[in-house]
Amino acid sequence: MFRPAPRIPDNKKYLNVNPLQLKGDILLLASDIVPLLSATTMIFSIMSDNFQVLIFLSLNGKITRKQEMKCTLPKSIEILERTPDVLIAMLHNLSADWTSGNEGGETWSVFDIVGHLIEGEKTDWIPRMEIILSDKPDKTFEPFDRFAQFEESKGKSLTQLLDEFKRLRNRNIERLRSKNLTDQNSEEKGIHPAFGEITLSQLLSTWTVHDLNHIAQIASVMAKQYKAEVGPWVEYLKILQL
Ligand code: NI
Repeated sequence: MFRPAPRIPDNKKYLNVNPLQLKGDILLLASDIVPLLSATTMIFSIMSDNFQVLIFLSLNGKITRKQEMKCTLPKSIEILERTPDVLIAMLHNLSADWTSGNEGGETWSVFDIVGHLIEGEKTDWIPRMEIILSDKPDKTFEPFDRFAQFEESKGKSLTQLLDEFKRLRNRNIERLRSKNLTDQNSEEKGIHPAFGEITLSQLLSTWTVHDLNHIAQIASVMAKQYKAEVGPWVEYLKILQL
């Protein structure tokens, strides 16, 4: 069956009057469907439960790849140097209910995540940069222990961890600046124990994105402490679906 779609502003009204009958062999979705691609996976599971075949045709909703930045040292440092203050502003003096709860099971709390960032400062980014820039014949990195923080953070307060992270990060940025890295250095390589060859530029951009990743994770763990409290709005809060 072919059902011409109404224009976008009328979609909701139209669907309220003519609810979709979710049953059939083939569902063909065409035209302005790009927002569906970034929707929660729920929509896909509903469709796959009710149709044999699902076809997406993006006719006029062009998916264009956004122009991305090239990694440069000053731009990476812009993020790296402010992360400790971002975390201090976000977390200092919060009730433990926000910072010690996790998402269940083996997932990490805010406290665990800050401990993990400290381990990164001690054993990951700068030591690996130094291996890349060294004259060593074997530039294989030591594997990073993703669970070291559980021992290292024991008995400390979150305030202590935040202070320690800030002190280590400041020291590491000084070490990074002191290398006076050139464009040529950024293509120098090391060996990651799992991925193989990686460049210094990839390591530095990963360090930067790793900060943003864990800031997002911290927001997500905190948001989930109120998951049951938001009632029906849970549907609209993407952070609670992650
Ligand atoms: Ni991490």
